[in-house]
Amino acid sequence: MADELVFYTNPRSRGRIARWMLEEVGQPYRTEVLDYGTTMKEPAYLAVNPMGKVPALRHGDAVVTETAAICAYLADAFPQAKLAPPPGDRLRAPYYRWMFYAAGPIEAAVTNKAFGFAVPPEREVSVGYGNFGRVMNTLEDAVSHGDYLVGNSFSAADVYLGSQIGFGLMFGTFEKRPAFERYWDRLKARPAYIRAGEIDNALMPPAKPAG
Ligand SMILES: N[C@@H](CCC(=O)N[C@@H](CS)C(=O)NCC(=O)O)C(=O)O
Repeated sequence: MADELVFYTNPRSRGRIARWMLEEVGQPYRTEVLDYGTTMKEPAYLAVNPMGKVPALRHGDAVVTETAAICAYLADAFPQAKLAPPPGDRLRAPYYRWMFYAAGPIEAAVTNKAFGFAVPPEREVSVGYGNFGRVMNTLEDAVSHGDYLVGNSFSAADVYLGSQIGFGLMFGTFEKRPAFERYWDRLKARPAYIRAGEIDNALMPPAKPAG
């Protein structure tokens, strides 16, 4: 089937973001679960993503990796889902802006902080995200102007950037600012988000008994 969507993931990964996007799009897709350290690093999967990381998506003979790119690709491939402003629309400006901001500065700032990498203040001028506090302030402003990031409509930018806020609030890597909590409360009530979570939760390995 030329246009089959195949979703490569692990339920304990950023693949949860891509699945949420797939559920928003509403097209049928087949899931292949890869395991850390084993099938993720085998030749069959390295042919899909040489990074040996999930998620990845195959659409017919096209492959897209990188969670933000998967969300953007799906929004454009299935415009009937109305998850991105159409190409040429001025709203494409904030759409690109927040998508790239989430994949670059936010991801780097949050990961570096979580793993204890501190940027010396005199080097902030050369580091793409400057400093963590400025990223948080910029983000707080972005989610405070309306219900969604782009115009008045929910978009793939909310799936991707919103997921970073959701994970950040859950794992304590984000400051619990009321604006983040209000924004995330709105997003996490979406039926597609709930459905995606249920599918991934059902794929989680059973918890090992204590002792
Ligand atoms: N930049 C990639 C990061 C993907 C990534 O790091 N995935 C992790 C799980 S969240 C992974 O597959 N790790 C397996 C490994 O590196 O062996 C994206 O945004 O999709």
